[in-house]
Amino acid sequence: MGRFPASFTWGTSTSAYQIEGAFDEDGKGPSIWDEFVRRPGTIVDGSTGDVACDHYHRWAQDVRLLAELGVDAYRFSVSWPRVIPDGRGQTNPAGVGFYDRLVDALLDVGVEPVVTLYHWDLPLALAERGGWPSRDTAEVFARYASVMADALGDRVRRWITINEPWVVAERGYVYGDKAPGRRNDGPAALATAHHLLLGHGLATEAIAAERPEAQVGITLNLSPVVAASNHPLDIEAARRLDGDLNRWYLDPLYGRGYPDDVVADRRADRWLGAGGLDAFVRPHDMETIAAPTGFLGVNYYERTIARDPATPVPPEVVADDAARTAMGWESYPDGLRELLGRLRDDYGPSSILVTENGASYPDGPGPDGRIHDERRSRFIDEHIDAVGAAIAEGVPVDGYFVWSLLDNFEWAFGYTQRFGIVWVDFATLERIPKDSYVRYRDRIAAERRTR
Ligand code: IFM
Repeated sequence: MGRFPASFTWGTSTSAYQIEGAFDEDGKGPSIWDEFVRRPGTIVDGSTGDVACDHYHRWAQDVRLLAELGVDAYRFSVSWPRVIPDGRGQTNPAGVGFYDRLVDALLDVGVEPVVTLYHWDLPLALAERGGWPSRDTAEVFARYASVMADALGDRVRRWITINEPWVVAERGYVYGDKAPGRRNDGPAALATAHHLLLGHGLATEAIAAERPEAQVGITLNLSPVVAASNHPLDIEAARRLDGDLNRWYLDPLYGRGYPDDVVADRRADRWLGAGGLDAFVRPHDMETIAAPTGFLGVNYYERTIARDPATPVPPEVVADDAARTAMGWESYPDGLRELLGRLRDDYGPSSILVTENGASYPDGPGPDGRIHDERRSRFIDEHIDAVGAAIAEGVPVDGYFVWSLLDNFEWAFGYTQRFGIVWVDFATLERIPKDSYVRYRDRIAAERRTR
């Protein structure tokens, strides 16, 4: 207690495709997710985000839930094809109007809107012109950022350009379990990653041009990587994984360019051809990407244990018996403290927001009608403790956002994974705050009292 400064932001997060529904209402254009979910076999329960939590119609109720939770801020994303249906042409006033009303309603109850511009729902028309592997997408993204800064920037102070570029690039173009669902296309993944970072830099400039007072950041999914043992093969596996997941994004954002060792890895595995980075990096790109930002957004869920399959020794770091969430992810709060300390030591961001942290557990209403999700409450408490410990160690963490306010559409897992602190009955769309909602509310209040 007492470790969180008075200015600390307590929040909760969602994203457009995961909660809004209304996939084709009021002039919204299709996104790559509207198309992807319709391909047989892509979503485990065969579901779509067509309705999701119906937040597009029930937003006023959701704002009340936020007000009663007592958070300082709510992080949501704007659906690009809702506001610019083909991504690059005419703005759709009804789409902008939705976010305009949401922002006003949040401010009316004293909740700061923190806006993410890209949480994976690329306008389908842009995908048809090449999508993120094409440089043009970064340029039109900056235009979209400028439209939103013009529309909401008189009331929105903090903006997140891109959510989790690693996921967009590698899950979208290598693993193929997320839209656009391409597999084993390393070169497209690398071009995508670069254009996302470039889009972030260009959007940062575009927002600053509209609203010089705005604070702009990017959100990365980061994970501390530990070698499973001291065996050189495991240590090498850890270097590679850390390079792929963490340094490939952090190094260029903090002015160091792409890390040489990972460039060498990428040449070896043929994600980069003979021309190397020149395939997509143009003069001044790296300066654009490294433009100073207001904060770094960090999404943390678990640590990564790196083990080379050929290692002959038993692992010293074992996660198999660890507490695991329904996603199979290890609950490891100290990893968040370690990660935050490493960011301070290696990159020195002026401000960090933990923009997502949370857990999927299936607990539903019991005989008393309430949801006793003790494991989630504990998960959140322990991770808040880890943030407090990092602050005590001098890391400039300025906010913590629980993922997620609502149970929602968990991408390829459909509605089978529940991350919400509010239960959503997907048949009736009724919302019921879980015990973790009450615990988070009480924790925020308690932390405020000790300031
Ligand atoms: O639901 C996702 C979110 O969209 C991005 N970060 C991770 C969450 C849980 O998988």
